[in-house]
Amino acid sequence: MYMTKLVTLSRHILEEQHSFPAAKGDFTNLMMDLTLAFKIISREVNKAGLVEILGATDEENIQGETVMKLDAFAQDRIFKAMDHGGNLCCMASEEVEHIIPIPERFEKGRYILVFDPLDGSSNIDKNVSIGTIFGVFRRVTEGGDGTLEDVLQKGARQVAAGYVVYGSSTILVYSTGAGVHGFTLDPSVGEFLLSHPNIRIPEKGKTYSINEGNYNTWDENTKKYIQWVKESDKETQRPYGLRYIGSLVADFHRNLLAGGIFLYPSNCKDPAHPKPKLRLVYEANPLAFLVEQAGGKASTGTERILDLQPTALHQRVPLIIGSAYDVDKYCEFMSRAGATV
Ligand code: AHM
Ligand code: MG
Repeated sequence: MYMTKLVTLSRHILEEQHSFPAAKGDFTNLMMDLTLAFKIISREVNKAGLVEILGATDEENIQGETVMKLDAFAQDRIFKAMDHGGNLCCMASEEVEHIIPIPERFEKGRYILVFDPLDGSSNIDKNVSIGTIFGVFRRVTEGGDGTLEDVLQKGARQVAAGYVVYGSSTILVYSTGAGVHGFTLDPSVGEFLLSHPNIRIPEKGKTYSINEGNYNTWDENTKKYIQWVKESDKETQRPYGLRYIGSLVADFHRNLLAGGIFLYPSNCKDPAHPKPKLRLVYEANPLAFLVEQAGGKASTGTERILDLQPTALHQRVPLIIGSAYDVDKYCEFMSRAGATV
């Protein structure tokens, strides 16, 4: 029987470290700590229906949304796995209004972790895939506690990014800038095993992912683009199929493997004040880093996501991400007169 080489995530991270002789090992340790938090979250997500953990808490997060108990659990586990390793100087999360300092008693390190602990909150209690998204930066300030300046770096400066989908199986996809690799969790041995080495997103897809219920809020060029994907044309293999889960990581993961485009354009009901939904620092940027590593693209419709200078921790951006051909095609529509993003 044919059997591929068994490679654990830890082994893979260590091997990547060996290709950087100057590496001190702190990034490797950071990734190992993070992996532990993901395994714990995965376990909890999988038994969510069995314990009284589901249902909203009374608290609202800073986005004004009701925090589900599992969101709070994921936030807590990631913080507790990452606060004492000596590798981070601060963290930032969707669930916390300000940057998260490393407790006084622990050593501060060279890296910053940004994360969305459990994305797809509307799907948590519905047995639909949800996920965690993360990005890692090297600090730009010298020593001591990390600052907002360390967190608000352009996405292009990420040294690593990744996500975990808690789906029919749990898969972790990450990149340190040397390709994109996927690891599936074998829960019986508690190890992430390399299942998707060197992921490349197809140059062009045949599916689009968008919340089409928002049609009346889109700008005219987005409406025209969506019309375009539905028209018949043999050469460009249209019409496209629609796939929309409503969990960014799950929609993104599907398109990463099969090709396609995910779009969350701004709500342009008031064209003078377009309102995007997704967050730049811990949602758009990590996925943009991954998609580019895999040969795809990520844009606001007019600008490359990774080139945006963040100005606020919870800043929102339009996100158009996926196969290069498809993102370019959308941008072509957006370059037409009257575009608003
Ligand atoms: P969340 O961070 O509160 O979970 O919101 C982000 C989610 C994404 O996972 C998903 O792409 C999007 O919101 C879905 O939004 P909508 O329900 O408006 O289609
Ligand atoms: Mg989110």
